[in-house]
Amino acid sequence: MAMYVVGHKIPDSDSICGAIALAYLKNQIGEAAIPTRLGEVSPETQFILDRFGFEAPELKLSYAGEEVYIVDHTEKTQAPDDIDEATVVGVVDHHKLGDLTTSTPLECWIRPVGCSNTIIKMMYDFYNVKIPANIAGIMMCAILSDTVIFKSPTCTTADIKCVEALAEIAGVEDFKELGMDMFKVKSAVQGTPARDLVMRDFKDFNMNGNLVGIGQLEVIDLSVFDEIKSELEADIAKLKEEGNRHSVLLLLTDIMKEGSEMLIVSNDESIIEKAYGAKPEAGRVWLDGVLSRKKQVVPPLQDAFA
Ligand SMILES: [Mn+2]
Repeated sequence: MAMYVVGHKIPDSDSICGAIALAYLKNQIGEAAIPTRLGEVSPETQFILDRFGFEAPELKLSYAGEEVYIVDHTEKTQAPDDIDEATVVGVVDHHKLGDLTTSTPLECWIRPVGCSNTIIKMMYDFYNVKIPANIAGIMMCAILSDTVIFKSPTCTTADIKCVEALAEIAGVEDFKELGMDMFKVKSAVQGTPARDLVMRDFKDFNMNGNLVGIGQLEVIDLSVFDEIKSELEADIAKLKEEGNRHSVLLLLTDIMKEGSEMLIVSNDESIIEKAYGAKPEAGRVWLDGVLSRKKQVVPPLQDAFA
């Protein structure tokens, strides 16, 4: 029986490229594996797949009775809906430990690095499996995406070394330029419906019993949002009501200025000031130096809810 290798809901490049790279590795070491995905691929991920000649993994939402290897999270809210009826055989992740549990022993590759694909590279090295050039390319792009071309505080020396090694294998000379091309694709938000933008990189978190949704859009210049910001605000207000959430936050991240404007709808806006020490005005606040949801946005908010 083949295992399925799958990332989180609303998959990002790390989830998609990681599923492809890890499934390839598993097949090389005699463990049959099929990469899958839990949602549509983003324009950024499509750009990466096209650049290196891959099709998106198969869309598969139900895993009851199957073996599953989880990539890029350990959270129930981000896992397949029927994950309790599947057997989780392994996880590879670089986030805080979530609430997924298993009934059988599992393989666990969790490291505090900038990207799951950095850990998958460590797995290739561990098993002494050669990485094909096109797989090296998508792994490299996932790391450049997750680390915001090394600017994110989540980026480690291991991530930088990994990108350099993968660029060599992939035959990419200027990986920073390719990274910027990727972020240019990400910055093309005009003409996209507000809901699609809000959901493009959206995660729900359980914070001390409160459901909090946090979306993030990373762009090269925040002026791309000037004409659509009020639409985005109206949409996150709707999303909060639809999901019976305590709060919905949308981070508009400027990767050049290295900070984020947070748009806020909340049952209790004071929690934002408590978490970040900055007072929102009219549901908006600028958070200087904040690029990383997992490292700079989620932990202070968890603490504020505790
Ligand atoms: Mn990731």
